[in-house]
Amino acid sequence: MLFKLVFALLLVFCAEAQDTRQILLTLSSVGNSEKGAQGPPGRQGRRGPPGLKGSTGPIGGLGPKGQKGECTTNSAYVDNAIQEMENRFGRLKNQMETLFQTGVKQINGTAWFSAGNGYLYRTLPASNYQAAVRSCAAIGARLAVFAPRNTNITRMIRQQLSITSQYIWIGLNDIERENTWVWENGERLLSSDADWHPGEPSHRNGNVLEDCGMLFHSGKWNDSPCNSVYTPLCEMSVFDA
Ligand SMILES: [Ca+2]
Ligand SMILES: [Ca+2]
Repeated sequence: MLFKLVFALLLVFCAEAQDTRQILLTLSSVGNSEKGAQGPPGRQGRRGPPGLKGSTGPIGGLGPKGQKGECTTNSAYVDNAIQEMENRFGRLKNQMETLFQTGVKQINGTAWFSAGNGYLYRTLPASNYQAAVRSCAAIGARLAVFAPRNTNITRMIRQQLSITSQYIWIGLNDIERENTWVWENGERLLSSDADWHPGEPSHRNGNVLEDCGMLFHSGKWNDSPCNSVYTPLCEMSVFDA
């Protein structure tokens, strides 16, 4: 207010002052210039840091009841499964009966002798040792490794299968290491199982090595050159028949 008064006096005494109306208009404009009109809003500030995690809310209510599911049981599938079980049971029953029975059995049209030791036996056309190994494998069998350990069994096999061959290949050899005899199932020959003919194994015939095992007619064993041609005795577990 004091400022307005001083300013008015200065104007009044000014030599080139306007009239009183002009002075009042000037005073009025000076008084109104103290506070301007409100400016536009400033720019938006940067986003602040995230707030703290809120507390767990209350457990919601039960949802609506779902639709009834479909039963996936397929009667044809069950029938097949039952049939398969019956077939397996039938085979197992046959195998269990054969396990301790002795006698000739027809399997897929071929005569095999069940020796009552859990194995079936048959012979194949004469060949060298390696071919005998392959031909037994080709019919799901193996060159015999259990029958040779029991002369009663080999005697029965000869009789029942009417084997006339003098010499028979068995699954025993020392091809890999001289005088280390190994069965065709990978087992090493135990000295307690050995049943060599007197004087055997002789290891060689002149310059020819004798690395493959065979049976004499007596059932005793001999080592013979592997390229000899004898009758293979094949052996198959009753559970593989
Ligand atoms: Ca040998
Ligand atoms: Ca010999």
